[in-house]
Amino acid sequence: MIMNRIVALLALVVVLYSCNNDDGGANVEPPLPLSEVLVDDEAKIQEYLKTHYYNYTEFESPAEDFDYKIELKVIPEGNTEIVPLSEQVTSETVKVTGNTGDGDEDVSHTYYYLIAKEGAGGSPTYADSTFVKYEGTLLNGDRFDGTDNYIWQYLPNTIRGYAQGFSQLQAGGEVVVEDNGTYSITDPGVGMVVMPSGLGYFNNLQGGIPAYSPLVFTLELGVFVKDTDYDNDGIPSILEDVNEDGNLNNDNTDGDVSNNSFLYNHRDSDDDNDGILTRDEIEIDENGVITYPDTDGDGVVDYLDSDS
Ligand SMILES: [Ca+2]
Ligand SMILES: [Ca+2]
Ligand SMILES: [Ca+2]
Ligand SMILES: [Ca+2]
Repeated sequence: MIMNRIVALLALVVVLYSCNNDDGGANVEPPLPLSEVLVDDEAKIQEYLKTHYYNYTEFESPAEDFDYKIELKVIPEGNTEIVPLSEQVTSETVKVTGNTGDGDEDVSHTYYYLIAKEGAGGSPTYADSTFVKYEGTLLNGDRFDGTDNYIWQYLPNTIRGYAQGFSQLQAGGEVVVEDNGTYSITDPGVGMVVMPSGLGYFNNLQGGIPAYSPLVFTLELGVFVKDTDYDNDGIPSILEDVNEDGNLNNDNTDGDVSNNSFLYNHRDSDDDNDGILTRDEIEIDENGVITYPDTDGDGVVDYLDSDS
């Protein structure tokens, strides 16, 4: 599932529109302030991390038939020997900009991740295409989504905490194809991530996920496409974050829409909508180094400048 972020944003726009629409449209609550929700989420996450553990002993001394799957369990009351997740996770912070009805606010959101098994390969960015397995649960352990087989996911089309989590993992080594057509990936990276709802679906209702739910994902990273260029315009997606806030889904230089979705720069092959492809408004040398001409010298590079 991992709902397309763009659909989520359009849903939010529809929600806001509905709220301003007094002719008897849908009665939808405006979203709660991002900062208030975060305080609640953070308390719930801390409690979760203190009271849960994963099967780390199996990862430390794996049996021959161990499947390298993370299992998350509640620490039995009174047990002081089991190491809780709170002592094993690493935290990272990203900025979230949210419209709460009274305008935008920027709020730093912390997510927590751990690496149960390092992969043999490199790490993707949050802007890359990845070949993954995952399982998503609520803090109460209810599973809402997951896949047993590898699937391709372009991380900017997922939720931000999930994409950030995968950017911490390492991919596997080689893809081994058997004679019968099945394949496996050697030494994939395995880990997990816990995130507040501001890095998840926030107030958007998703199948099995109540509004404002912190989320837990176990993650396995098979392979990824380095410097993914989703719109094939010559600029890797990671470099199409024009406002450099770590979110590709709020940069739409020309403000255009396609199929009811905002055509953000990372999925737009003509970023300034001047009829000249971005690919033809940049220069890429034989080493892959990109330069960005500014023909009219106005400080706006050609591919983002609709009048040059
Ligand atoms: Ca951005
Ligand atoms: Ca655009
Ligand atoms: Ca583009
Ligand atoms: Ca253009």
